[in-house]
Amino acid sequence: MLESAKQAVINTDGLKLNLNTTLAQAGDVNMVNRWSVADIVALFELPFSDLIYQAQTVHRTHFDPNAVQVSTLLSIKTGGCSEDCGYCPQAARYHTEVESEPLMKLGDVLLAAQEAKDHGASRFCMGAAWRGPKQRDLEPVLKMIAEVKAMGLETCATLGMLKEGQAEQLKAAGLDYYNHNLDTAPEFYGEVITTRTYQDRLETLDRVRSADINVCSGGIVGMGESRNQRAGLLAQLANMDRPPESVPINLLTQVEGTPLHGTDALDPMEFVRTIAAARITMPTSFVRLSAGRQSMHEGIQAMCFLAGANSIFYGEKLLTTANPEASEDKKLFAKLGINRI
Ligand code: SAM
Ligand code: DTB
Ligand code: SF4
Repeated sequence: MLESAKQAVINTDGLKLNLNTTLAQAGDVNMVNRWSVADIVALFELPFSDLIYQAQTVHRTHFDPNAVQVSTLLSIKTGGCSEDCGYCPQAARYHTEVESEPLMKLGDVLLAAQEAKDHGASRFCMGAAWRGPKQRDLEPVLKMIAEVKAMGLETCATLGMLKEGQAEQLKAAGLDYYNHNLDTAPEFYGEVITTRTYQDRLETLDRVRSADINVCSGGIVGMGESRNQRAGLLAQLANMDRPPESVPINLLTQVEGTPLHGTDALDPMEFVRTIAAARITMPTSFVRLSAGRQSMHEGIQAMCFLAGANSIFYGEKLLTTANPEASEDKKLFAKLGINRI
């Protein structure tokens, strides 16, 4: 691993990349602060081809470059959320077209999971618009997790902040992944969310890690943050004792009625650069090209795969907003010679 990382740097001679940092990242998973924000900004500033070359080299060292993992999402409890996340159509305080719905029935969730499996998804991710689950909310979700797992699917849940003991219950039910995003850099966070802190999020991630559940954590770009702040988000993730196994990079899906609606759109190349920087800084994590594909030309999606994205959400809906049709994704994968895993 060390040799190939070194190779990447040697082959792209003249880059501002810090050789020691790259080698530390590749070789020592216990080292803290493997990546400074400045190191990551230097990646963003590389000429595009050099950045992609570097990302491809790292990607090919750790993964089959033509395999993409596919997860299907289901909103098991929609809308009416108490939080104030400025991007989210499910927050009760914003006037969006999302209608609140109670927790779905077990049978309906299992039908959706079976459909996802039939379409070729390997993981089923259940999302709830909660600040966090109350114990009475958690019980039925534990049942859903156990039954979805019994169908032979990997399980993922995103239910908000976890209290002590809840991650262990999720693990016992058969949960493989817990998604909880840092969303953005600590410095920008307060501009987007005020009802929970960055520290709250880190504590939930610690609980997930301690319960031996795989961590899925990433963020959203295109919220008006600076390049430094995009790099700052990646630094937070990459410098964790163990970086997340799965890193969703969402492009803000702008929804009318939310405070972030009307934010200047992010340049698509900057989005691709973010994916490449995530790949380089977290070489063994799955990097998921998440929300935002519906508005993304297939050429940009192809560049994201080239930059090291190797996971997507699959199926026509994310939680409340649209995602490309599965049939469109099948065509795109066929065009690019990508195999689903
Ligand atoms: N309520 C739980 C929570 O916030 O942790 C779980 C569901 S929440 C919708 C999961 C994640 O979806 C958020 O952390 C955010 O990163 C992402 N998300 C929500 N709305 C989005 C949007 N409009 N565009 C992109 N990503 C979004
Ligand atoms: C993640 O990082 N993105 C997904 C999933 N984790 C839960 C959610 C995207 C939500 C997009 C807006 C919506 O559909 O409501
Ligand atoms: Fe609620 Fe999650 Fe939306 Fe925030 S992101 S408002 S916590 S559903």
